[in-house]
Amino acid sequence: MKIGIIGPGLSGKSTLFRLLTGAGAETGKGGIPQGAARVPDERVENLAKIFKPQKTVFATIEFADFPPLGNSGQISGEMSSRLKALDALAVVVRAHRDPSVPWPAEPLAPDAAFSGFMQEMILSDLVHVETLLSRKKDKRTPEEQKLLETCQALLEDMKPLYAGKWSEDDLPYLRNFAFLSSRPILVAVNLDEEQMQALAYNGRQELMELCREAGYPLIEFCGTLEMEISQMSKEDQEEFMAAYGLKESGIARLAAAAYELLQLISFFTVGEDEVRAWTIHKGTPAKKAAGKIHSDMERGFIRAEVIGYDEFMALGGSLKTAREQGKLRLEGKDYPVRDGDIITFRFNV
Ligand SMILES: Nc1nc2c(ncn2[C@@H]2O[C@H](COP(=O)(O)OP(=O)(O)OP(=O)(O)O)[C@@H](O)[C@H]2O)c(=O)[nH]1
Ligand SMILES: [Mg+2]
Repeated sequence: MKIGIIGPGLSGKSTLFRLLTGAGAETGKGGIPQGAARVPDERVENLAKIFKPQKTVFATIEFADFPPLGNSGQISGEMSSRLKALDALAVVVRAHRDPSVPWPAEPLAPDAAFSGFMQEMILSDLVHVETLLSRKKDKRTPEEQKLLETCQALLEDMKPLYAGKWSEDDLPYLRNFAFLSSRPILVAVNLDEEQMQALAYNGRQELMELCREAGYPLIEFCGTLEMEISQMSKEDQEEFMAAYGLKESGIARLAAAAYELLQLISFFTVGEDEVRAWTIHKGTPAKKAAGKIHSDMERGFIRAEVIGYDEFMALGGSLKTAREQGKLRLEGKDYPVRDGDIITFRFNV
């Protein structure tokens, strides 16, 4: 699962990317930097306090840092093919007013910058759908033809394909046709310190309204503050953020929102060796979840011993107590794993 950080020039994309991925980034295909960001999770921290493991592993999510797209330049064919490999998009728009950072074209309020960006993406998809419709007609099934026509109608209406009502059967086709606007979107607004403290900037209401209607999570962060925070000790971080009325850093909020946007959840394995969060899609059955850890565990799956994180903590954080009180549930291969489940897999190979 990979999220592309995209948006107009100089909006703070690379700053956000570096904050998210720290030193672990590398340059991938087409010179586009990519790296993993830790998904903050208080539950993992609490489990680590209980088990004092040698190793604690958080969930991660992959990000890629794109060059500027939209509002200044068009989305080129080459870029759009790279964008199509992504599962979701994080669109960064600028609110901060620092005069030392130039505007690529004219200064735009974040709501206008975001709307303009969406329009360019929709137009790029419209060109794409029209190209598809104009050729290879005989190679398409009637279903595919109908789906493309539905896409065309939405795009002509200036609606992103994400807004369409698609059935489960449509989704693989949509993916194959490689549209941009069919991907889930998260909006990240880069504020200056004053805007952050006041939680006010031009176009904020409009942008919030637009995101609420479309179902896009909206994250506000301040690039310069986040850079300072990232260099502080944990205690200093908390004190500093409290002064801004923040509970979590913008980076932590963004990683968490991205995880949710992709419909990912975590289950945990615990022990003295390792406390670890494992990433699965919502609704993954137990047997398949076991395969995340090791293919032998999936192949030889017998059952899962499960307790939810909250229940575990309510029992004083002891697996022994949980077992004695019969609170470890035995679940079979089809059990849909839930977010926060603490699991021991029994298997036989
Ligand atoms: N004042 C201020 N400057 C920022 C902030 N975030 C980023 N910058 C600065 O803005 C400039 C552009 O930031 P980048 O992160 O490189 O922006 P970008 O979107 O990756 O730029 P391109 O890839 O060239 O489109 C840099 O000089 C940053 O230091 C912020 O929150 N406040
Ligand atoms: Mg950049």
